[in-house]
Amino acid sequence: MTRPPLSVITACRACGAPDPVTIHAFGDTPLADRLRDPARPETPDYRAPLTLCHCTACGLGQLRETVAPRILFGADYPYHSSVSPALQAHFHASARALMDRLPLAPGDLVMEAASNDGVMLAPFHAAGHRVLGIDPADGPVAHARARGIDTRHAFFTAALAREMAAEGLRARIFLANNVLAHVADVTDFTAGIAALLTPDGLAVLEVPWLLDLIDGGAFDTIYHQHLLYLSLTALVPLFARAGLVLNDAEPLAIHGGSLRLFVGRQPGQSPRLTALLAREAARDIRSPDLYAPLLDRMGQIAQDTRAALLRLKAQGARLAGYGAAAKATTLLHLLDLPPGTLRCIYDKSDWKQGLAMPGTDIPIRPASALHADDTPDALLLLAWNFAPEIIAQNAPYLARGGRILIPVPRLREITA
Ligand code: DWN
Repeated sequence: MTRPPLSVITACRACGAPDPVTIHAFGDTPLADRLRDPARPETPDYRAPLTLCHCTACGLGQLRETVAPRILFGADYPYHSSVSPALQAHFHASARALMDRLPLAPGDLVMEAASNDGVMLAPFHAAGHRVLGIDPADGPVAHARARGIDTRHAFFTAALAREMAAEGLRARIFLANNVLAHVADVTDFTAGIAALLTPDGLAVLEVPWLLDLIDGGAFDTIYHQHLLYLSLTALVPLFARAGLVLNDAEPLAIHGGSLRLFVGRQPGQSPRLTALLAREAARDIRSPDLYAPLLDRMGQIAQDTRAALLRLKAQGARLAGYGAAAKATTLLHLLDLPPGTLRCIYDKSDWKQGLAMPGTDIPIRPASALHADDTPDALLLLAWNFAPEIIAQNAPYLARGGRILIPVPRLREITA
């Protein structure tokens, strides 16, 4: 086992309070999204401690270990947002809603941190607005540029933001979807937003919500990329320390439950945000006991799913997975299946096919092969957050007698 470069926190990543309380130690687990290339067996198959902890001062969930970002989001980072039509539709609808909410004047700039393949900036670009993406991952940046989205190839930091502001770049709209939870220095990140946002600018960030993670049993979304597990209670002072105001939060179903945060420089808190903060207070969001139902559910899901798969295997069934998702790494680690239990994992993403999962080396095959291979009798749906879309796509598989096991929020089986 090779350990990657990593550091360990001794204080809360947001408020600085000492010694966040350990909630659950997963042990040494593989690094999600560091897919294995059979042609390069010498590439280290890292494992790093994965320890969830919680700050009882500000109510922020977080990992104790920080794996070096260049290891997690480097040249081979395989995640492209546009692979999922549902996710693409989600971001396009969000862009249109923003253009309706905040009419952009000619010359207004729309910026996005962690812009990936440009999926969210594309509608602004198509409407003739100035856009600028920022992303560290080679593949998605190349993909964004190929579609005409101007993109800086870099991690978003306050230093970069100050450089860009000095160039005269200021954001009327600043976007950051599914990135805040990935950031080692979140104070630096919010300072970067403050450096670039125009005086009347609007920052809009989509983030997973800690209460949805707990109530939805989404323990598999705990992995090394996700350093923070966000509560609004922790976010309000976090933005305030950067001179910004969290004005509103919109609950979203995407990715198992998220929030769309609206941040600006003007005071004010929407009734919807006040109500969500009250829900967190009612759950005692600063208490480590908050996670008890999640830990129970995690044990139950792992036990039920492992038993179901091994039972099917014992009956001679051919088994495979569907969706080579980052979250699959944590679930597969917990299932600890005997090698060969899942013959492969089917996935639509061109950037993942032909590679293999970290830690288990389960090969990733094109989703189209599902209908050609000697069809597996059952599929474990690892990308459960896209269940409706994936089930609809695989109706022919179900019609031929196939079975789909969905592990989260609790194990259930789909047949025709
Ligand atoms: O935070 C993150 C979330 C937002 O996205 C990142 N750290 C990484 C990534 O996490 P993930 O890989 O768990 O996200 P997804 O989007 O749930 O992964 C879905 C996987 O399933 C992708 O590999 C694409 C694949 N897929 C498929 O094969 N057929 C997805 C759909 C919708 C499909 O129809």
